Amino acid sequence: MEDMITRIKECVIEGDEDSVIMLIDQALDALVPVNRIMTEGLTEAMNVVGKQMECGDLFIPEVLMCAETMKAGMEYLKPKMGDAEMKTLGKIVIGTVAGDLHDIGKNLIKMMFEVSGFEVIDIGIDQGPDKFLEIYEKEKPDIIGLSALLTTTMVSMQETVELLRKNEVSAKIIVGGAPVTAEFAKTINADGYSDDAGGAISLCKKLLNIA
Ligand code: B1M
Repeated sequence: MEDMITRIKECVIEGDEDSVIMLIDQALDALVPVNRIMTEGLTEAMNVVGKQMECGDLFIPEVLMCAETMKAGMEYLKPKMGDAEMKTLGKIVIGTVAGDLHDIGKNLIKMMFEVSGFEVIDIGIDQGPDKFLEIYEKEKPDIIGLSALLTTTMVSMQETVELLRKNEVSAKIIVGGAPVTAEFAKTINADGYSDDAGGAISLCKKLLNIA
């Protein structure tokens, strides 16, 4: 089982989109749990890719190939993760803030929310404060989730929370992403912060008083 997960991880690191689905299928046939493929295979691979990028061992086109491979794997796993008939626990609007094009973490969160029984409205990447407010007014979600992966776009995250607060939205606002911290979340007056998908789900359940 460990070996199969390791091969999936390596496949993402190599940016081998053609093989990732085949390897995931093999792992599923061998009854490797979907959440392990997702977290220990796909997500862990991107952590390695991040470190290699940081050291200058990988360049953006290569990182993109890795990201596309991870996305292909995530998309493939998505329908296998849960029961479509699950009761809706709440409605969440999620998006990546203005100036930020990173969406792998946000997509992972989205997927995990969906399989946990939330209705998710994904507004995509590079979304400004006005867009979050507009979608809030249209959809009246229980939660609004903001993702930022760049230090520079944390400013946009702050502006978005400010606009939503100014308009007295009833939704709880949660934030996350690699450079975001619990302290920053508190400073910008968000209702909560999580550093990963599992934590985000627990946080939302807590905020919505779901046992
Ligand atoms: Co970018 N990038 N990138 N990049 N990239 C980072 C973020 C960086 C840390 C790499 C580095 O230098 N070490 C760095 C940011 C430095 C900083 O500001 N602190 C960086 C940079 C600088 C850039 C560019 C500026 C590079 C350039 O052009 N010179 C550029 C910016 C583009 C832009 O957005 N305007 C850029 C571009 C790209 C690619 C397009 C090549 C690609 C993105 C592809 C895509 O998303 N479709 C990319 C990638 C892949 C990365 C790294 C390698 C991986 C990010 C990732 O997907 N991680 C990243 C390095 C790293 O993070 N180690 C890096 C996997 C993902 C599952 O984790 O997104 O952190 P993550 O999400 C986690 C948690 O953060 C959390 O849960 C998720 C699951 O556990 N979380 C939330 C996320 N959102 C949440 C929301 C929540 C709660 C939790 O509630 C709502």
